[in-house]
Amino acid sequence: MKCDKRAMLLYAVTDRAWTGRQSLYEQVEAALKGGVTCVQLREKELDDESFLAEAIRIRALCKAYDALFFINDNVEIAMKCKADGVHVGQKDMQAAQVRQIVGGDMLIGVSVHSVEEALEAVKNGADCLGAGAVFSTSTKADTSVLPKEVLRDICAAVDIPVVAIGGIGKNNIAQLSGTGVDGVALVSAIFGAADIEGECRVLCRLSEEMVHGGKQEENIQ
Ligand code: 3NM
Repeated sequence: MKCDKRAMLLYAVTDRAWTGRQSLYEQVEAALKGGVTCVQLREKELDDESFLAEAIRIRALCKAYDALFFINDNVEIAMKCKADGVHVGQKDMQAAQVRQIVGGDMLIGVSVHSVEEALEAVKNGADCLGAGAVFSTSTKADTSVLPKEVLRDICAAVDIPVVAIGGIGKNNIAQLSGTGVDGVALVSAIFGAADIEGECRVLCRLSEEMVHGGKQEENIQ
């Protein structure tokens, strides 16, 4: 498999709205120190020049911490900064079209909300899926809550890694047990935390317990 399921365990999706006390770079470094296994740089407002400059710095940071690095939605920037992958939503460029541009090596992540969308994404060459929103969230306006049965059906229907997203935090990760997801993707629970590194340590342990049902407890620090 091209995309390692282990890398989906704790997936941080950035949001500049939470910066201030710390820069985005400092926040991402704290998240990586806390055990984040994958980072997606999601910039909806930044101009391309600033986006690329930030992408190049965070690309290097993720490499230093051995974490996967995805760019949200912008194929050109993903290629220019040599990201591991590019993530697209249903309203963005289709995975098949992305694949034609990026070639065979770059990972493609796709947001899905149904089994049909998941199967279509796989057919179009997706390497991993983000399924959500699994809980209600105010971080993204145009999303609705996905029933757990649908999440389970999506995971059962595909053999590429699936990460759950939307409204996830320490208090509800365990509710995703048994769905078959390979990890959790979070925005506000990570970047809105006062102690990002400490929060990620806890989230990492909870995600591990959720994914592996406590079977690997001896591996958890
Ligand atoms: N995508 P938070 S929900 C970026 O449903 C994103 O596809 C979603 O933010 C989807 O962890 C979402 O703060 C936002 O709830 C997740």
